[in-house]
Amino acid sequence: MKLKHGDIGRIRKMMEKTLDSKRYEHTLGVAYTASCLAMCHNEDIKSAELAGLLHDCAKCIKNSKKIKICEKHNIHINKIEAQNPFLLHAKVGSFLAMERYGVRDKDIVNAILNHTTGRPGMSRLEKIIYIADYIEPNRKQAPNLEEIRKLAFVDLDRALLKILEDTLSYLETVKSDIDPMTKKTYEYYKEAARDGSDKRMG
Ligand code: DGI
Ligand code: FE
Ligand code: FE
Repeated sequence: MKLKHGDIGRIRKMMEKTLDSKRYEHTLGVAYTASCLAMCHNEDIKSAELAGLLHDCAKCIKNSKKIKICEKHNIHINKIEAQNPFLLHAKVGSFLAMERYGVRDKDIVNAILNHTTGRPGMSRLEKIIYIADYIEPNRKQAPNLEEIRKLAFVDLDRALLKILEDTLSYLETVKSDIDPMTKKTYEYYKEAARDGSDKRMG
C-alpha cells in the first residue's frame, strides 16, 4: 500500500478508531496546527497534515506491546527508553506509519520518529511537527505557551529552542530521566542560536 495525500480522510478515520478520544482531539489539533505552520513557513501543507495525523499513532498501544514490536522488528531500545517505554511511541509510530499506514515519504517518517526528543539538524517538517505537538489548541499546561505560540509563526528555530529549554527544565523538576537525544537537540539549537546572533553582530 502506498499512501498519497488524498488518503488523508482515510487515515483520519483510522486514527479515530485506534486512539482514545482525548488523544484523537490532540491529534486533530496537531494536524491543523502543523498545516497552518506549513502555510506560514513554506512547507508542504498536506505533508504537515499527514505527519500531524500520524505522529501519535502508537500512543495508545500498551508499553509491553510497544516493547514487543521493537524486539520483533529489531528497533533499538536505549536505556532511557527501557525505563520510560512511553518514549517508544515515536519509534514505533514511525515504523507503523511505514508498515501499517503506507507512508513512503522519509521526511514524514522522520517527523514522526523525532517528534518527542527532536534531533540535531531537523528538517523544516520535523520542526513543524515537534512545535505543533507542543502548541496545538488543546494544550494548556506548559509555561510560556502564549509566547511560544506567537513565536512559532515568526521563527521556527527560536520556538524550538524555547520548547526544548522548557521541556528540559520540566523534566529536571519532576526528576524524569532525560534521553540523551533531548539534551543533544537542545545543545545543538542553543549553539545554532548563538552562531546566528554572532553572525548578526558582525
Ligand atoms: O505524545 P505527546 O504527549 O503528545 O507529546 P510527546 O511525544 O512530545 O511527549 C511529551 C512528553 O515527553 C513530555 O511530557 C516531555 C516528555 N519528554 C520529552 N523528552 C523526554 C521526555 N521524557 C523523558 N522522560 N525524557 C526525555 O528525554
Ligand atoms: Fe507523542
Ligand atoms: Fe502528540
